[in-house]
Amino acid sequence: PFVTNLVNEPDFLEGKCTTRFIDEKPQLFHFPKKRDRATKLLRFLGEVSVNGNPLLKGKDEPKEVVRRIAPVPAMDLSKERPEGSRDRLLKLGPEAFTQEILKEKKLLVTDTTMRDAHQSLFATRMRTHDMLNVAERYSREHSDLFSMEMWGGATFDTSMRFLKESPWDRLRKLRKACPNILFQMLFRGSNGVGYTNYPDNVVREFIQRCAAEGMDVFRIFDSLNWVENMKVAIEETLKTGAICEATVCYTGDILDTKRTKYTLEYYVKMAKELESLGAHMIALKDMAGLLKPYAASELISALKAEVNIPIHLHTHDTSSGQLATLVKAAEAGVDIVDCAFGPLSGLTSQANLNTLVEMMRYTERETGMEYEALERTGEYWGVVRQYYSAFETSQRYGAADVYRHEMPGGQYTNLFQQASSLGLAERWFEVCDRYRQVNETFGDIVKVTPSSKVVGDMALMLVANNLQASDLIQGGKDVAFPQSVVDMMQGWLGQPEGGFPDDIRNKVLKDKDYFTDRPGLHKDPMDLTVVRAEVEKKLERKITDAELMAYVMYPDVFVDFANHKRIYGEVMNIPTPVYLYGLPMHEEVQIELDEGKTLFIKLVAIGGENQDGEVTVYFELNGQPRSINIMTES
Ligand code: 3PY
Ligand code: ZN
Repeated sequence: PFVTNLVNEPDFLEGKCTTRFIDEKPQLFHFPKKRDRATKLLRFLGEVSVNGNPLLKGKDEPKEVVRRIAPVPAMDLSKERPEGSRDRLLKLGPEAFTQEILKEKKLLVTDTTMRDAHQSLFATRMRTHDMLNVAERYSREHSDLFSMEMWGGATFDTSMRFLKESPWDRLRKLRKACPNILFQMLFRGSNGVGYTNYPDNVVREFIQRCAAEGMDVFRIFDSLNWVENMKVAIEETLKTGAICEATVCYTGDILDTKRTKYTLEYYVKMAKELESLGAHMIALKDMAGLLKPYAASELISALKAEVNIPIHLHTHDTSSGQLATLVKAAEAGVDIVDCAFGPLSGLTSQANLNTLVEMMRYTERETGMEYEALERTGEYWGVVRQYYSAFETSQRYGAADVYRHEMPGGQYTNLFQQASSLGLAERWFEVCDRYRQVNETFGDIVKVTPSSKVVGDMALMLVANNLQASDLIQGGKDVAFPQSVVDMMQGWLGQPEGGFPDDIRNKVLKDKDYFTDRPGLHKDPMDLTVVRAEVEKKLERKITDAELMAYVMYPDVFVDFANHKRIYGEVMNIPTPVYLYGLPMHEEVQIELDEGKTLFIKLVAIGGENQDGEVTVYFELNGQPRSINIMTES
């Protein structure tokens, strides 16, 4: 077992072994008992079978639970793994690699299925299991992708909070299964992968950890497009050997001459500033899907003329018009575009990858991707999506009102969930309308995590209290502003273009102070040694550097997750229908404990409740009878 622990130790794999390696890694001497791990899993499965998965509390059960195993299409494993974008990055380094992209005629494509697509369609609930099953296939059949966006954004939080799995394990496992394609993450600048500003040293440590764990492309943005707030993250990424993709967030409409804040000149100026900071590429991040086709023509042409690094376009199909935007962008010379596999595309997600590839075929900018392979992978994703139907919104069609409310696709389903939990699902159209009003009141700001969450919090509060945004400033009503609004007005998210309007800021802050310089300057460095000792005391065990970073980003969520793991073991490998809906009666299910060790589990019976409120759940584990007592939740 020591050797098993050693060869799975991340620092060991990275070759970072000092003479103190063994002393610093007490976890190498933890030898889990197999039976122990199986018992923990049975406890989890018993809980889900008796009490349901807490993730589904308050949700309508789907009419039919889809239990079909998503079929991974056959692959020829005897052939060598083709060279992919990551191989070329490792060979050339980020500067030469990105300069080479500029010479490429093909339209390059990033697949967002494993991150933004499910964040935008079903509240970031996709589990690692469903990604990992198809990761090897990506490396063999889709090595012509520019990158896979599979991490960052909301995934870091939700994987621990809801799915009870480690985001770091997701990254490591996918990295191992798919070593040849670039992995891309979304990074919220000084807000890391959280909703608030972190001290500079935390931002730096986090980036270094991600790079060490195998991240290749950092898409770094600021939620108010404030470059000042992106500098630390950009500078640190440039030290890692990974690609620094600095981001311009798009809002408004450059074609509307009445809107004078976010103009073509504004975007080009920002892109040039990011280029001058040493960024390897520019992302144009249209998080709400507001970039219309003819606006894309103008903006991409201008960026290509003024900037000497590749341009990577990201958009959401909320209006249902974004394939037209991508085609116009391709015509104007965009280097890379983001899409999602057909079954996870459209609506608030990205535009359809399979369709874009076909639309570009036989043109100057055809992608070179092969139809069959894409279709077969699409079929896999089609089954996976069905597992998560409980988390989808009732949105069934594209809608032009996104041009009015300007809500990011990645926020849409999450805000809808928040609204539902407040009993406001029926009033969703009002939420969208107040969202628009709040944006105007805040001075027309860029809305993307976390600034979009602030606007969302305010909008929900208005709807819940039957108020209009105009009531916030006029009228004598004393409104209790959400804390996120107070924090933003104080300066904790940085400064929007043109600053916040005085009237709303005064109303929110009353006599509280605010600042307009960089929030990072108002935070002392975090003493990570002290924090580590604090977590280790709480958990009564040593933690890894990666776990420390998870704690720093989400202290309570991480501790809850670590406790869940102590009680229920590693739930990541449970097939999704079983994870969500429990074991089917009398059917054997295989669950991998770790590589090469599989458990065969059958649910045999669930007994009646005794006077203490407990039921006994009877299983067969590898052919042997086992039972677990579970307390019912009344
Ligand atoms: C995120 O930060 O999670 C986003 O998806 C922003 O678009
Ligand atoms: Zn997005």
